[in-house]
Amino acid sequence: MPVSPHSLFVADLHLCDSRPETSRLFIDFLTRTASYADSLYILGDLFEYWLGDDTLNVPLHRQIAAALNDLAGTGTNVYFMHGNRDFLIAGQFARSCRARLLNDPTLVDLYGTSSLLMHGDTLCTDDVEYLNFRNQVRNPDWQKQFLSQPLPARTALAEQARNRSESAKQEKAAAIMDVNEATVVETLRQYGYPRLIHGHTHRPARHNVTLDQRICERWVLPDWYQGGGYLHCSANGCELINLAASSDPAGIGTT
Ligand code: LP5
Ligand code: MN
Repeated sequence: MPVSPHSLFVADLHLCDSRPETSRLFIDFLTRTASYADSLYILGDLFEYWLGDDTLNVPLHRQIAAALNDLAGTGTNVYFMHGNRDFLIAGQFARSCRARLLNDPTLVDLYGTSSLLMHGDTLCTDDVEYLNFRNQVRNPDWQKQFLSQPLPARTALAEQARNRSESAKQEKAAAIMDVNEATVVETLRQYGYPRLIHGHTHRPARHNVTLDQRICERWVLPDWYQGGGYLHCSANGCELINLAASSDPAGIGTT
């Protein structure tokens, strides 16, 4: 059956050895679903964390890179944007899976609709502690120094950061860890609208945002902790698909 042109979006898979079923589901998604798409956009946090492209020989990393490379071989364009967990992914990983690295934010034309792509963390401007941490680890000098350390030392630091993050999140109100609506509006105005697609908050939904007397769409991608899902966009618009429930969009909100 012929399929109409479309692109797919995923984020927050957090692939790691302790959740092998998520990696299997993702690889299955790449072969059965994404191979029919014009493009697959991975909008950050593909991995639980990434400690440098010198970890490409880790079996999980090799397996995922090979599966993405196979997808690119079917003719689907593969795009990758950094998340707050895998911002150290660099050219070597991208080349190994024939993916193109995208800046955050990136504006693309999706079948006639201008669409702004982001990971989503920079929209959470009430989370000042996180943004300070982000500034530190996105500094090129910091990254150079971090990457120059032996892998066990980097692993220990990442584990420490993960623990600190988990306990910090216990202390934060849920609203602080969501997007700031004024930042969403400013960002759309600065970079482009009418559509914004992002992940990070793990709160899949379609939101309507009014800007310049226009209704803009903000699509939030689901995480893959319990089955996963993706956004399907074509000339007819976008739809969130929950993989656990096949095409049943249950659990995906609209405001
Ligand atoms: O990731 P998640 O969903 O749990 O929470 C995020 C924010 N936390 C982070 C931190 C990452 O989880 C840490 C792991 C990244 C590994 C990358 C590899 C290399 C880097 C090694 C770094 C030393 O992104 C969390 C947000 C939440 O999203 C919602 O938006 O709230 O932000 C925080 O929790 C940040 C804290 O508030 C403050 C910073 C704690 C980390 C301190 C690190 C110290 C490490 C030791 C240095 C000597
Ligand atoms: Mn994230």
